[in-house]
Amino acid sequence: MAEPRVFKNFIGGEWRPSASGKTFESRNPADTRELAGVFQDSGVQDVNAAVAAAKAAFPAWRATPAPKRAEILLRAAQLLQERKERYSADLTREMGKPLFEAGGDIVEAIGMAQYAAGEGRRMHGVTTPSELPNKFQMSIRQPIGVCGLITPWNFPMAIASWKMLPALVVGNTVVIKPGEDTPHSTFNLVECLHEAGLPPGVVNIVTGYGPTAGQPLVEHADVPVISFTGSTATGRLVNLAAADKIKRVSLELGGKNPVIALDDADLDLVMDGVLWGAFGTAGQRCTATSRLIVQRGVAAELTERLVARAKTLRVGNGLSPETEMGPIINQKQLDRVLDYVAIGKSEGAKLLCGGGRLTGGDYDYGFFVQPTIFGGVSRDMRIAREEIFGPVLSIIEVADFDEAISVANDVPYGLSASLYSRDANHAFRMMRDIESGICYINAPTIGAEIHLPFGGVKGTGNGHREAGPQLMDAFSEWKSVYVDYSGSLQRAQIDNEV
Ligand code: UN1
Repeated sequence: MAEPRVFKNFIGGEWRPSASGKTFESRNPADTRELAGVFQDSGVQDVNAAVAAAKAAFPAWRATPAPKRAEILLRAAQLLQERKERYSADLTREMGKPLFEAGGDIVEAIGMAQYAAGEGRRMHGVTTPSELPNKFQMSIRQPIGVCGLITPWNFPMAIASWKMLPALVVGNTVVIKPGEDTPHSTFNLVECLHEAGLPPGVVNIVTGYGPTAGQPLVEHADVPVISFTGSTATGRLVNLAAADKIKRVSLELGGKNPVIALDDADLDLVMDGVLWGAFGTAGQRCTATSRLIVQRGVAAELTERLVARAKTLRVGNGLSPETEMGPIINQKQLDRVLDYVAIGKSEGAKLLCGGGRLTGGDYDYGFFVQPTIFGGVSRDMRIAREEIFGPVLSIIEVADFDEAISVANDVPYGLSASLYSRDANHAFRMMRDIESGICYINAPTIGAEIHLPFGGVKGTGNGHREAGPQLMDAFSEWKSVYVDYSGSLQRAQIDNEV
C-alpha cells in the first residue's frame, strides 16, 4: 500500500501546517485499516491566516475580467475530466461510495465548472428606461469579498464545486473548510484550479472540525458570506453565529424525501427508482428517498418485490467493481442509523428486511449496514419524520392521491419529492402542491442536474438555491446605477409627477 499522503493547509498558494502542529486522520470507511490521508487539525490562527490570504487576493481577482476568470474554470474542467479515474478512487477511498458513484461526483463538478464558466460571458444585469428624460440606468452584479464555505462529506467534490466555482466566477475569493471525513477531494478540485492558472490566495483550504475550524470561519469579521451544507441542527448554529455580524448565510440542510407511488404506476419503474433513491450512496444524500408513500392497491405487491430486491443488493467496499452499496461514513453515523432502526421497532413499525450491521470477514473493518425496509409505518412515527441519512426506507400506505400529498408534506423538511403515476392530472397537481424545492415525475428523488436550482423549503434551508441560473445569487450583490446626462437636477418621483 502506498504511503498515506500528509496534506497541509493550502493558504496563499503555500502549504502550511496547522499552528498547533496537530493533525487528524481520514480513513476508508469500508476498511479502516486503510489511511486515506493525514490532514491539519486547524484552529483559529489557521483560519485567520487563510482569511487574510483570501482578503489580500480579492482586489486583483475582482479586477480580473470575468471571461478570464471563466477560462480558468474551463481549463480546470478539462483537467478534472482527464483525472476522473484517479480522483474517483481518491473519493471512494475517503467517502466509501462505489467507484461508479464517485465518478458521478466528479462529473457533477465538471458540469458545474463548465456551467459556471459560461456565466463569465453572461453575468447579466438589467438595463431599464428611466422615468425621467436623459437618464440611463442599469444594475450590475458584483462580488462580495471572502466567502467562507463549509462542505459535507457525502458529495466531497460536487458540493465543493457548487459553492466554490460560482463564488469564483463572480470575483470573490474563498476559504473552504471541507468535511473532516473527506477533505482529499477538495484538494483535488483546487489542484485543478491552480494548474489551470488560479492565482495564489484566491482559494484557500483549511481542514479541521466544526467547532475548532468551522466556527472561527463563520465568526470571522472579514468573511461576509457563509455557505453551509450539512445537518439542520448545525445549520441553525451557523446561522445564529453569523447573525451577530449580519452576514449572508446560505444553508442547505436536511430532507425527508418521499416517493409517492399510485395504483396506476409502472411498478417496475417504481422498483428501480425507489431502490436507487433509497439505497444509492447508502442513503447518504440529502435527496435520498426515505419514505415510500404507496396507494393501497399496489402496496402489498410493491412491498414484497422491494424487499426481495433489497435483500440481493451487494454491499461492500466501493473500490470493488461489483459493489452496489458502500459503507456508512463513520461510527457515529452508523450508530445513528442503528438507533433509528431500534426507534422504528419500538414505535411498532414492522422491520421487513435488514436493520443490522454487517459483520464477518472484511465487513468487520468497515461501517456496513444492511439495506433496511420498514412496513406498517404511520405518518407520526419518528422514522417517518426525522432524517436518518442511511439506507432505511419507511413504507407508508395511503388511500388516495390527496392523502399521499398530505402525508408527503407532513414533515419539517422539503428538499426533493417524486410521484410515480401515469395520470397527467395527478402529475400536475403534484408539481403544484408538493412542498419541496425539487420535484420528480416518474423518476427517483436523487439525481438533480446542475442546470436547475438546487435547494429546498421549510427546514431544508433558508431560501437560497445553489446551481442553476441562480448559482451566483448567494455570492453577489446587486448595484443599481443611475446616470443622469441631462445636465440639470431631475428629482425622481417629483419632476415626473403623473
Ligand atoms: C446532496 O445529497 O447533498 O441530486 C447532494 C442529487 C445529487 C446531489 C445530492 N446530484 O442526488
